[in-house]
Amino acid sequence: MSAPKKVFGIILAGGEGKRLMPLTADRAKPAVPFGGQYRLIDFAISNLINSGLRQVVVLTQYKSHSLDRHITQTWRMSSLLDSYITSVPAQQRLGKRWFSGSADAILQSLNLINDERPDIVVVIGADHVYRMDFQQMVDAHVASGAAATVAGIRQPLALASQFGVIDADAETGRIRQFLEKPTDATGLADSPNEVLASMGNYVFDADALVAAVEADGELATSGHDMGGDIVPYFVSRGEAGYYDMKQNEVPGSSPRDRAYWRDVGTIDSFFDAHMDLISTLPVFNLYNTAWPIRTQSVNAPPAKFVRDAVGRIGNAIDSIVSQGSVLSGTHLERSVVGPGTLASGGSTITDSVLFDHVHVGQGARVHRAVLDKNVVLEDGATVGVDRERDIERGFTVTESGLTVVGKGLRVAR
Ligand code: ADQ
Repeated sequence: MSAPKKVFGIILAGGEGKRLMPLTADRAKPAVPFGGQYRLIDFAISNLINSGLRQVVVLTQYKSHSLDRHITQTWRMSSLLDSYITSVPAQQRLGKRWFSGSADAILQSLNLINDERPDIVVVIGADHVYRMDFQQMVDAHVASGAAATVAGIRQPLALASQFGVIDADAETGRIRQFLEKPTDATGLADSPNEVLASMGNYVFDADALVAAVEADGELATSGHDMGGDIVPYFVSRGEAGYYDMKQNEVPGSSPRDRAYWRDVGTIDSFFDAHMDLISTLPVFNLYNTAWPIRTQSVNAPPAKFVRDAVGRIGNAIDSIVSQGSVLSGTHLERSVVGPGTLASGGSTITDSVLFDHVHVGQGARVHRAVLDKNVVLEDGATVGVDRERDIERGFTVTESGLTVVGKGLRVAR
């Protein structure tokens, strides 16, 4: 048997997340709160750590402060054991310029790979909700002899233009063709309404990755993008394999959530992924302790549900409520509430996502809304009830009718 491979992890976390505005007005997309107490990046990091990786860097650049703070406070590991998760901001090592794309982010960070001298580099995105055992993908990559392996999952044909689409050769295990965000994709032979989409997760032989990003850096015509340029480079050389996510068996997961993978790139998909958490039989099970999704522990008292001064009942149904929250005479239904939220008597909150430290005044009403951190609803205020009024007040309203109130805004009656 050959010696175990040394595996190094890179998380790409420098994207702007424009389609999640205003939630990304003040923070990088991977730092956007999710599921009450998590940040989006906790899924990527938990997956790598649960897969046994112990040396992981997170490449950041856009509004990275809260992301950086979260990683430092939550995910510090042991220098004694040579294990670390470090966020590395753009450092302008190759001239006075920011990362011009995800492949350029790696090119500008090659010192990190050179310092560790790994055999294998796992490169993944930072903004998806899913469970995946990357060790299984690394094993498949090594067994296949490919220089690069792209993780693929079946997605509806209608969404093909959001993804890299893999034309897979089942006989050789290689990718015949890879199209980044095609507008004219065709469906799979055995399932015409689906494509095999790239998950934006890759395994590379370290030397091959270094050679590829260096060659790409010389090309003036390149977009310096992993999906747009680096994967096609390996495909053109016949060196790109694919790994079908349906092979991945994560401990403790049910068949129901095994295939779960959500790109939460838009407000609507972000909201839908929250609703997946709170269904009675969760489509994505946060309570799978065999493959824990970890985050910063909140140093706050337990959530509390009480009657208010005039006896109105505070309760929650089909909801997640985080620590430090007090629902006093409030009715909460089909909602996810972050830490430290205070809601007062006679208020109702339905089909909504609240980040941390939101204050909901007496008799206020929230419906189909996302409220960012520190939003205050004055007594009697409403959000998500009158779409026109929400637009007039400058809130973002999505096509499906969700209202988003940005960080720290005060909503009057
Ligand atoms: P996108 O998500 O659209 O498609 P991109 O915007 O490059 O691609 O983001 C990929 C990851 O890289 C994200 O985690 C992002 O934060 C990060 N990133 C983007 N620009 C960066 C930069 N300059 N520096 C550092 N990090 C950066 C990708 C693939 C598709 C695949 C989808 C799956 O290109 O082929 O189908 O992911 O969602």
